Amino acid sequence: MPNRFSRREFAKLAGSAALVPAIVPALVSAETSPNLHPNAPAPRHFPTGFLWGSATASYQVEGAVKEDGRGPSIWDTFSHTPGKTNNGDTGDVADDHYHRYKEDVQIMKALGLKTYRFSIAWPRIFPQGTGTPNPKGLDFYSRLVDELLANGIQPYCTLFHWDLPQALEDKGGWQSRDTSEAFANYAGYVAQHLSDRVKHFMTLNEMRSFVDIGYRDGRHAPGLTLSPAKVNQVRHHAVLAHGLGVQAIRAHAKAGTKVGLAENAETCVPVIETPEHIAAAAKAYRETNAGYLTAIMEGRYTDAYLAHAGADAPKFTPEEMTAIGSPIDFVGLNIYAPHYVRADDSAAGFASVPMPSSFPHMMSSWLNTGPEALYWGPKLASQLWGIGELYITENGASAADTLTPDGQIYDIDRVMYLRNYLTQLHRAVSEGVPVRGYFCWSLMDNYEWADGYSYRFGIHYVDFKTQKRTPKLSAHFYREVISRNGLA
Ligand code: GBH
Repeated sequence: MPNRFSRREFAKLAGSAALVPAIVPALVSAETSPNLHPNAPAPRHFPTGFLWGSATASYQVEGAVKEDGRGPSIWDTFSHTPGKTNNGDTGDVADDHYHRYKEDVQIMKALGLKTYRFSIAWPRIFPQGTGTPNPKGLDFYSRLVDELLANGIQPYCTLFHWDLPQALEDKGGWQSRDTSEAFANYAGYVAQHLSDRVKHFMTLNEMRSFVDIGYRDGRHAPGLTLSPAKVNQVRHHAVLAHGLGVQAIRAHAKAGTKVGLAENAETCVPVIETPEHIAAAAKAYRETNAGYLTAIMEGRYTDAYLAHAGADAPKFTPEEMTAIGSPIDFVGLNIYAPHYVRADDSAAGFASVPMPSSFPHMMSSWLNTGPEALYWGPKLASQLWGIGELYITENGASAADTLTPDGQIYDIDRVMYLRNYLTQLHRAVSEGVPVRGYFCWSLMDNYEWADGYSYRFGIHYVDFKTQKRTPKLSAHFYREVISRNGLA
């Protein structure tokens, strides 16, 4: 056999059902430890006890939207409105996780996951957003938590991943301060009932996404395109919900419960690693996140944020800002695409560098592949605010996965993405940046919001006709990373 194949020969071999299955076991279980990073000079291990996890969100995986007393959410309404989502896809069935959660915990166990991040559907707990809780809704999450713990997997629970009860939207949704209060009520209730077993709660997932895309751009539920002044007020109500939620969780949870959030802070990356560009990236990190993470970490809006908003600035009280700045135990960062920044002579001291059209990206056109985002994101956040406990609450990629005739999915692009990003995360951790865990988005293909089911982010392939889950090559890769606790 020649040791190099022509393209035609390779294509022939790759299509051969007989040969390909032999390749997979060789990749994942060689007796001599294959180096999972081609250029690694030395073993790249993570600290003992590093929490390897994976993440999902309620509306993206559960289905069962009308079961056990769940009320409608804004995503039911939005996805059922013609023209709003790719192919008109909805989360009505999604991964049917509501019925298959035991099977899904088994795929987590097979991966060796230490932890799993899931979200609770608010309209399952309070179908009308407020008022009388629905015990059957809470019971589902209670059973899920039991199943995770029985399999040695720590639950990390997000309280809001965008599925706002429609009843609250009908009363103004996040435009109304009452929604922030309602969230705190709901958060306290869940913490009271689950904190005997769940030790980590995250208030909101990606305020930046649901505010900007849902209320400004109109491409996500509830599909509004509000004026800047109204968007700023919505944004204020989101950070206020977080702050009031933190207080409610502290008031109702068992002692020792940790509270944080999962935010997609703009990940500012120095365009090249020189002191002046690094300083510019730190300034940019603080200012580009001024309406969200910065407000939460500092308990105030920056002067530049308020000056820029001018007459459109949000209305707020000092008490609200104190609530928003309530101390938290950890920060979760969802990190995907980098935002390159350079030093600049302007008053701000930084400028954004536009993405060249040739910049590599994954299947989602916004998913520019900049692995060093996973170095600079946690590093700049921890330096700016002295955070003692950080998690990467999401990182992952969409890819054009194809099921080959041998039943495998060779998503080598996602493997490359994960390997490169994890290498940069390792760099941060090696320098002492206090990242305690990493959650791969996502455990399995699921409902990618307005992009529907054609954008696959899973490390398990889901056949949405049969609900069969198949580990992709990236799942085999991730299992190896977990079992070695590192990249080599
Ligand atoms: C996360 O968002 C979400 O938390 C998760 O639910 C989602 O499935 C996952 O990532 C993958 O997308 O429409 O061109 O304006 C990631 C951050 C920010 C990515 C908003 C999509 C919209 C791009 N998201 N962005 S565009």
